[in-house]
Amino acid sequence: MVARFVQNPVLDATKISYESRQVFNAGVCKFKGKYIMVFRNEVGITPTGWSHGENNVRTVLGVADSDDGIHWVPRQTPWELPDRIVSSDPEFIRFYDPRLTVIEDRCYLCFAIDTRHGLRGGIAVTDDFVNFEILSMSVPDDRNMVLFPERIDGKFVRLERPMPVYSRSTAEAFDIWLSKSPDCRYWGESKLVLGAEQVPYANSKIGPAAPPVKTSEGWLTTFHATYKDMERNLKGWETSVWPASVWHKEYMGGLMLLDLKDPSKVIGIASQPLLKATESYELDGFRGSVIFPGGMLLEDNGEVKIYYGAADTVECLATAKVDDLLRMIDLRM
Ligand code: BMA
Repeated sequence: MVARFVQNPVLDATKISYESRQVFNAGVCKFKGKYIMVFRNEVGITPTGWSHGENNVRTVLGVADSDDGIHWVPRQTPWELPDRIVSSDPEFIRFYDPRLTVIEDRCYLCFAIDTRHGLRGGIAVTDDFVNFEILSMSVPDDRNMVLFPERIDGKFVRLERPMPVYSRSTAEAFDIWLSKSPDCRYWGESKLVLGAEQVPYANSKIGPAAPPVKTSEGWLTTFHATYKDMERNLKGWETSVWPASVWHKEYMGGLMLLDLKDPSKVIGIASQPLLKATESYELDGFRGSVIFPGGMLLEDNGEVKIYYGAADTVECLATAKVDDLLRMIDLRM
């Protein structure tokens, strides 16, 4: 029911005219009649993941444009503003994992930002993909934020994934939450949406993926779900340079349906993963077997485009019919 684009990946480092090692975990939207992608671009010579700043290992955001949502033309330079903000404030380390939602003709950008004092989730608004205004940044550790494409009962609504370290039974048992805001700056009315233990194929954290799309049956939205098996060494470049960090975490794409009026209520989820690594570009890369959806667009003809980062290395596309996706929701809650 979910078809991978035959020419996957839709974007990778070889297509980028500035320094680029990995292109993945992109947000995608349709804005003023065109498709726009903001992607995560890792640069530097040593793929050691966490040694940000060493050997020029850095993360920058890139922007790409498309007329059809399939063929992408990356801009000639990275998005300068996030880089400038990071270079001007030593507290900030990097912006990454952008997600895009168009609300009332403005494009909202959710992003993760690593800081010297924890991981924060930010929301900014842009009209031109050159400038943006940061509206809010969470306290640590809370990220994977995505905004619903319209106000509900007059309020902005976001899904998010805080990371409670002391209060959950096992390590990395992180869940999906929802908060509301009158202005996208002040957030509250927070509620738990889905616990990691409710996802049959996850044994570790889950988190929001692409921003939700509206259907007649509810808000349809993806999430990522992690399965950790310390006995299993998944392929990854990291292992060759940093043996201690052998990669064990499989990331799958999941699917859930939320109530239209009260999106903190889960109507159901798909009991099987929406996307699980099977192709070489998903199994092999910086971190193998990682599928990380960041964009989902519902076209007028009922086709859904799902954009996902694969193996933390390339950006891919899969398509499905919205009715088929709704039929996949078989685990009612
Ligand atoms: C998560 C995030 C994602 C990444 C994933 C797999 O914790 O950092 O950006 O894709 O791990 O490495």
